[in-house]
Amino acid sequence: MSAIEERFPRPSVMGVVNVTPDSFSDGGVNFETEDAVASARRMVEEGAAVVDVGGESTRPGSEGVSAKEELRRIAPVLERLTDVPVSIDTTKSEVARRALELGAELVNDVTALRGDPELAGVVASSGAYLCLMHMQGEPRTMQDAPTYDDVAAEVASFLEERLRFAVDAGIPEERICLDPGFGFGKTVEQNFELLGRLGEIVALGRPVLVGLSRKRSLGRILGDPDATTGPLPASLAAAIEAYERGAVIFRVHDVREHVEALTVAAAVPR
Ligand code: HH2
Repeated sequence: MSAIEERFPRPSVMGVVNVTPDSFSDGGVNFETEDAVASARRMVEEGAAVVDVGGESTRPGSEGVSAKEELRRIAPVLERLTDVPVSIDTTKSEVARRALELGAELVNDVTALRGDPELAGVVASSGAYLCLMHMQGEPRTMQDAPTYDDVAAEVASFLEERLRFAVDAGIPEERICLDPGFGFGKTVEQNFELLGRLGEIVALGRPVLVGLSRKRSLGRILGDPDATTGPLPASLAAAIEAYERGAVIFRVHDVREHVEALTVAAAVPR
C-alpha cells in the first residue's frame, strides 16, 4: 500500500456517511442501509476520494453505542460498498476489524488510539491507513468547560505523542494522518485560533485531515449562540482557510460543493 500522501493528494475530499439516527447534522438521513449506500455512491461520483462510514455519533453530549449495535449499522452498508473507497469512523477494535475485512482502507479513530487498547494492533496487522484526532475529554462532557493554556501548542504536542505511540505499536508513520479535532472539547474561540494556527499542526510533518463541515462553531460565529450546526457557505470558507494553511484531507458532508471550492483554490498558483 502506498504512503497516505500518495493515496490522498492535497486536496482530497472525504465524504461523511453517518449510519446513525442522531448525528449532529445528518442524523437519520442515512440510517437505512439503502440510503447510506446511495449517499456513498453519490459522494464518490461527486469527487470524494473516500467515504467515511460511521455507526456512532460523537456529537457533544452523545452517550455512545455498543460494538454490536455499531456493527449492525455499518456492516450491511460496507457489504454493499466493496467497490467504493471506504474509511471506518470508529473507536472500537471489533468494528474496525470487521470493516477492514469488508474492504475499508482507513481507520478514523477520534480517540487517537486511547479508547480501545486492541485497536492499534488491528490497524498495524491490517496495513490500513489511520487518522489520529485530538479531543479534550469525551463526547458526553467535552463541551462543558474546555480549557487550554495554548490550544494550538497543546493539540500539536498531543498529536505528536499519539503519532509516536502509533508508530511504536507497529503502524508505519507513512500510513498516518493527523486531525486537530475541530469541535471536540473546544470553544468557538479555541476552534478559530486552532484554524488560524493550523500551520503548527502541519509542521508535525504528517498530512492533516480537517473536519470543519457544518460544525456548530460556524453557526455560532454567525450570531446564533445556540446553533448546533453551521451552514454550507461557512463550511466552505473554513475549508478554504484550512487549505491555505496546508490541510490535505477534508471531511465533509457536502461533497460536490467542497470539491468545486477546493479545485478553484488549488488552481491558484502560489
Ligand atoms: N467529526 C465528527 C466525527 N468524526 N472524525 C475526524 N477525523 N474529524 C472530525 O472532525 C470528525 C470525525 C463529527 O461530525 P459528524 O460525523 O458529522 O457527526 P456525529 O459525530 O454526530 O456523527
